[in-house]
Amino acid sequence: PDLFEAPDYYNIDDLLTEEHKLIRDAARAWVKRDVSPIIEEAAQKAEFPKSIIPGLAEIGAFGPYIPTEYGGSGLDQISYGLIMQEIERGDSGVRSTASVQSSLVMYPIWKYGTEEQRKKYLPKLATGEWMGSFGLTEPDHGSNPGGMVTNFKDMGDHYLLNGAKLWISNSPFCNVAVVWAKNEEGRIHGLIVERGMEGFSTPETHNKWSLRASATGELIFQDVKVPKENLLPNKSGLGAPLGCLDSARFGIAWGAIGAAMDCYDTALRYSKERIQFGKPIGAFQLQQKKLAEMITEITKAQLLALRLGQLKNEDKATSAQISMAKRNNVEMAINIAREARQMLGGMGITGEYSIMRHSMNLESVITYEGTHDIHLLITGLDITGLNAFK
Ligand code: TGC
Ligand code: FAD
Repeated sequence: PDLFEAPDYYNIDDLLTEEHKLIRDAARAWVKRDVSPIIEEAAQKAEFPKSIIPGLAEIGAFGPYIPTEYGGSGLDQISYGLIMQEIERGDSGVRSTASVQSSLVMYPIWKYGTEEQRKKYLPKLATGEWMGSFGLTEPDHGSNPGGMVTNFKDMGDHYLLNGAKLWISNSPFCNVAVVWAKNEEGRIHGLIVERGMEGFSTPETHNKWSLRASATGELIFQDVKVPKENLLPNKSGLGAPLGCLDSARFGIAWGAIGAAMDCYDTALRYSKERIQFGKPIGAFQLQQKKLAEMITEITKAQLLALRLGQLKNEDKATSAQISMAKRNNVEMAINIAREARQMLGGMGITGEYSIMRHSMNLESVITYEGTHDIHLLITGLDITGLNAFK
């Protein structure tokens, strides 16, 4: 059974509204009931558990902040963060699926799309009837997406798309992909590519040791004819995909807290039950140091995320503030996972407990949506005004 009890050392619940708590508790209960019992096996088999898609839609994980007229839940940013926290408490791979669907597929269609595109795609994405993927990264352009070579040509009545994207979450089963490509002038635009278009294929990437319950793959375009009405017209340039990333990175800053909470809670319980040298291991100072530092770091991360959520609700959060929270909170979580794993001794390496899975998952989370280094450089640029990227 999933015995998870969420830590709240600084009574942060008092800063949330009743609605926030209801949404958070519903997501928490769903993870306990429908994710925890199946997630270990899914990760071991390296399969995304498609059976949870309707549940994700039900708890509002697909488009939490997208207006209700398009099928979203019309919630605020803190609610979005809390939903991501709870899902990642279960598994980072499941949260990835929700992040991509909400912030990388629904968000650009909502923000940069036409009214027809919003009406055609958003309601089906909100229910999970259609699943989406987001193609920015290429084999030779990861941290430097502006160098992308995927391109499209105007053929009069349609566009002709060529190129390849790598490391794409949800690609193997997506119905639609929001793909970033350059036009003949080298300007980046978003295109909605649908499964079934001739020349479009989505091979899966195998042998991952991380994020095993999430499907990752390629998006390959060989002379794909994309209807002109599938171009997202309202924003172009690298800032368009990066705007989506801001929203997804915000969700990850909250999600990572969930993974850390789960590791801490598991280690705390284990430390009271596991007896060595005639005492619970939690009675030894070395183990208390680990636990005390974990709860301190979780509390700091919670406050960072909450303040960022307030700023985001007021539309005041800067990209650099989001980078700081993503970077800090993921590092916090990966460090806690590692310490917690050690506290469980040999048991910590098995699938009997969630910690090793979180630990391996977080290796992807610290790399995707901008690596740990890239977010440091974004902070560095913001505070000095000096660009150390190139
Ligand atoms: P640079 O010249 O700095 O900027 C180009 C244009 O973009 C604007 N901009 C932003 N706009 C919105 N939000 C942001 N965060 C922005 N950052 C920059 C900027 O103002 C400029 O606009 P304009 O109008 O002047 O053209 O760009 P650069 O080429 O120097 O690159 C720097 C940067 C920051 C883009 C790069 O370092 C970076 O962020 N790299 C990381 C790439 C990344 O995060 N890829 C993620 C792929 S998606 C993914 O990983 C999904 S995993 C999902 C899951 O499973 O959960
Ligand atoms: P590189 O950019 O080659 O970086 C290699 C190393 O060099 C890193 O340590 C990096 O920090 C460092 N480095 C790079 N540039 C600099 C610099 N200027 N200064 C100092 N150090 C630097 N992408 C999508 O578009 N859509 C998705 O859905 C998606 N899902 C993903 C799922 C998983 C499981 C993973 C692992 C990745 C996913 N990605 C996705 C891709 C992800 O965003 C990239 O892996 C990430 O941006 C890093 O790019 P890269 O792997 O090419 O590494």
